[in-house]
Amino acid sequence: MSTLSGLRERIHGTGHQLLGLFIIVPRVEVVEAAAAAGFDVVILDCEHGPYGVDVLSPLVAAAHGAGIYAIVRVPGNDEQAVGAALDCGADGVLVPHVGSGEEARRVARASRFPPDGNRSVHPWVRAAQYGAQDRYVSSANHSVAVLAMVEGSEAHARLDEILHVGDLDGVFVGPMDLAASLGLADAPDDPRVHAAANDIVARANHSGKATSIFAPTPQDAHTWLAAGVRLVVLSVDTALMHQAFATAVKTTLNPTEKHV
Ligand code: 3PY
Ligand code: MG
Repeated sequence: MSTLSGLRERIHGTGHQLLGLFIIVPRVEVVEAAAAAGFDVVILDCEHGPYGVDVLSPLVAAAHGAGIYAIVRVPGNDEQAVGAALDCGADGVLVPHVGSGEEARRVARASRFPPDGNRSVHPWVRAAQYGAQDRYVSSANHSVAVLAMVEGSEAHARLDEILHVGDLDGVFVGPMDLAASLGLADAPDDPRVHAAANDIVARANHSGKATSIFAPTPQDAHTWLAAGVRLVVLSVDTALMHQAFATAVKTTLNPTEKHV
């Protein structure tokens, strides 16, 4: 069980910004290595990672044991998936491809128990310390962070509707899908993608919602932190592993060349 302060408060606060990592490889060792490296949050990726709710609990426990937050990216905008991820003790949920105010309302309602939403109550799950936690329902409603991914041109066009959903804590920009929706799937660095991402971040910051974004490189991550984004998710475990593997091989075979 987590001894961290609630992610909801943390993400809205003015304290230090959070640096996250997407987890595709569902192993305790990967989560602990991310924490040991200094990441503040892992995003357990049930949209693109090859795993489901049945392996989440040990990964969440590993994150909390190492003193960092765990957010679950659920496979889609599905009430049952949101509730099940939170029942495992996740600090927050990230819901992909939220395209309208109505869809964002559905995300927020699925993440909060009544009267704030329609999350189904089961007071004996891991998140409730199997029945040991006092005031579990109100404390979960108070602490769970709910983030909707804005990652398409339709969602961008309807951003104001999404930003008006009261119980939604923040929006998360997905530049890869944003690029794809602009017909630029193979060119995510195109200035039109950056312009769209900048516009979403600026308007979300202005609205008082917490902002978060995926940054494929440390340089991008640095830029978004400087722009005041509250949660910057720098890369993916598999990408960083591949880069480290490739550098190790190249350095071994060509020790005199300079490698990044
Ligand atoms: C995107 O950039 O579309 C993402 O979902 C990041 O993983
Ligand atoms: Mg995406």
